[in-house]
Amino acid sequence: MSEVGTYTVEDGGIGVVAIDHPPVNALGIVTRRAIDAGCRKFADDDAVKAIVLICGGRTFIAGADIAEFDHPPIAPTIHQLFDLIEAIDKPIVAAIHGTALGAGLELALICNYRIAVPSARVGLPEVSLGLLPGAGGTQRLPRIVGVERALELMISGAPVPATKALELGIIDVLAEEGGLREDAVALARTVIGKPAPRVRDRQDMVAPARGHPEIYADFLQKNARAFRGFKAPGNIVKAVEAAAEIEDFDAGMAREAELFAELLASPESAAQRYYFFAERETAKIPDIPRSTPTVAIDTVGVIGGGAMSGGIAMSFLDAGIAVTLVEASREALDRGLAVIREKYQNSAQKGRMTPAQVDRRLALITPALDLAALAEADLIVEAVVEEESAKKEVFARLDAVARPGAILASNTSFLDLDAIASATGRPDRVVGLHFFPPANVMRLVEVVRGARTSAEVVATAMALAKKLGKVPVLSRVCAGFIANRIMGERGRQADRLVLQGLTPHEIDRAIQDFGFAMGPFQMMDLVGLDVPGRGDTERTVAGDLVKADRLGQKRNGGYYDYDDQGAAMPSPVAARIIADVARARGIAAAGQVSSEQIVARLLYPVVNEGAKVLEEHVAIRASDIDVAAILGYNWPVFTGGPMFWADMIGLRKVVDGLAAQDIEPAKLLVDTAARGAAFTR
Ligand code: T1G
Repeated sequence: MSEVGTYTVEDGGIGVVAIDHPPVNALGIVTRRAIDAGCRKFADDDAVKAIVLICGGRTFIAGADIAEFDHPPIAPTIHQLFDLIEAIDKPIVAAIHGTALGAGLELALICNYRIAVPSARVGLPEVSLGLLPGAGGTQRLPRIVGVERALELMISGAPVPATKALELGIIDVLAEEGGLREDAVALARTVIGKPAPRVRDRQDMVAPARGHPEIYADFLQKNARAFRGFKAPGNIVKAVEAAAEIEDFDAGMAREAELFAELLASPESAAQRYYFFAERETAKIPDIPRSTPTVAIDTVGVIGGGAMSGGIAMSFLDAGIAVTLVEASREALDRGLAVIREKYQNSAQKGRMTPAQVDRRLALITPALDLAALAEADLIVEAVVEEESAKKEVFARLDAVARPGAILASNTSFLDLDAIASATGRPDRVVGLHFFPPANVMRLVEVVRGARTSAEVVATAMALAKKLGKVPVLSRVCAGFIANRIMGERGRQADRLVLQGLTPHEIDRAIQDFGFAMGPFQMMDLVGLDVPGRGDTERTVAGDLVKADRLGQKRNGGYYDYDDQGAAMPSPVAARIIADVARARGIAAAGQVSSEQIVARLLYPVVNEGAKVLEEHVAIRASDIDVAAILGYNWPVFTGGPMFWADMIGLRKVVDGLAAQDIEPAKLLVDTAARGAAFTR
């Protein structure tokens, strides 16, 4: 017995090493010691003829303990353990349930046989941590599935269902659901005394790729855009190439180790490993314990029927939750339903969904024209026009219609939730659920906690967001909550800089080179310059472009002109408008500004606003702000988000950069910098 391991010998001399180390049997030192002890015990026991490695709880080993990578390795390291296991001259069976991921799958690949229940999934998701499978996965997986398939699996990091893994040869046999241990022991009995296969000895699946460097060049070229800014994909490709080019397995392992070490030391991996935990931290609310009771949400009402409410309705339908969709007119309702149906049918055409799944979702929608249809709903989400009076009117009517325990949620993106709640007699049941468009795709939901929102309602909203497959970030009430508020600074500074003579293209390119998919002006042209709520008090370039009927990509161009294929080009018209506004406002040219200075000019103010969001207690923690920026605005995850990125730069430098722009740094930023401290450590 060890802390987390039990070792029993079943009839026929089958030694079972069973690990139970919640929550996911991560291969941290405690688990490694338990496996090490069990395997040594059975290796030395002549009565034991074969070994089964199995886990309790919800999953087989779900990978290395990610938190350990920030500290020096402790023996037995993963490699020491794996070398021990591979040297045992008795057949070893890995019995898989749940998710065998990363080092978990690599451990299974060290074993001689792999058996899994049909509901299990296996994968090598290290790429999402800025790493590569560093315990032999880059050398063993290609030996099973071939180079091209191995590249796809390691670059996507996506888990593979056991039935598919069986097809690919990653696992050898499927067990009965609920009968994994019995079936694994039975399998072990059948292989006693037989030569135990080792993945490392196989060449048949990698030999065909040997001497074909074009495989890797083509793969990198095809994915260049997706890999931009990330280090791990390139090293994964090199490691897989080594699996094909270097016949000697141990030499291939040495190459993998080199490439892994490079990634482990990279700032990108530090950022992505930080983000892994940051995304899971958002659900933890200091004054609302995990044990807080939540309300069952079985039926939902969605009001609005516009672009947002269709996506919101789909988020619930995708989670199997019935939706009553209420619109003000039959025409609007029919249009909303048609958009939802069309999106699902497109998914089915692309093979992302079966027709049966589409039908199941559509069967969960109840269209209605009257709020009275929401009388029994457990939760009602309002997504009408972004005007306080309109929302208050809807909430007052809902208060009269909805059953007493129902939760009333607003999808408002920046209005005062407390003002909306004041239109009801149940402010404790009012919460914000701020989805990001397209709501059925974007994973961020800002859960807005009003002054009087009850703990039960907050806990319910946070749990519901996770049930929808979203990442909830809790926000207090303020204009723009977290993501829109802090990223609004990027837009404001971009507007300032373009009036100082830089072109939209220079600014966008610097921001894209930093890692954003697109820059602020490309984004404004895409979203449309006539966005409601952009009502600026003073004369702006966007305002003048709209007056010139230039609404962006959708009409006549905006900051850019667009050719027939939609390619953006510098716009002489926009340049003239920019110069006119700058002249009218007496704004002097800034002269030469480097890409690095552009990034500082646009993104230090985002960090500064994040510090204000923290000091105002709008956000609970700095890492929540990073999650909101990454999921809401595609802030490049390999920088960790604005707050982590600022820590890596050094807060003193950020304070100085803001001062150079005559921007008043937030008190918390100045104090934290003065203490030589950081936001996220
Ligand atoms: N290390 C440490 N903690 C982990 C962990 C891990 N690998 N996986 C999960 N946790 C914690 C998580 O922080 C949370 O903690 C709790 O477990 C539940 O997680 C050498 C280099 C397995 C699919 O990348 O994908 O092996 O918040 O909320 O939604 O080649 O966890 O409760 O305190 O996500 O049911 C590779 C990462 C590692 C898998 C379960 N493995 N984990 O999802 O629960 S690197 C991974 C997941 C590696 C080797 C390489 C998911 C899950 P808390 P959860 P879930």
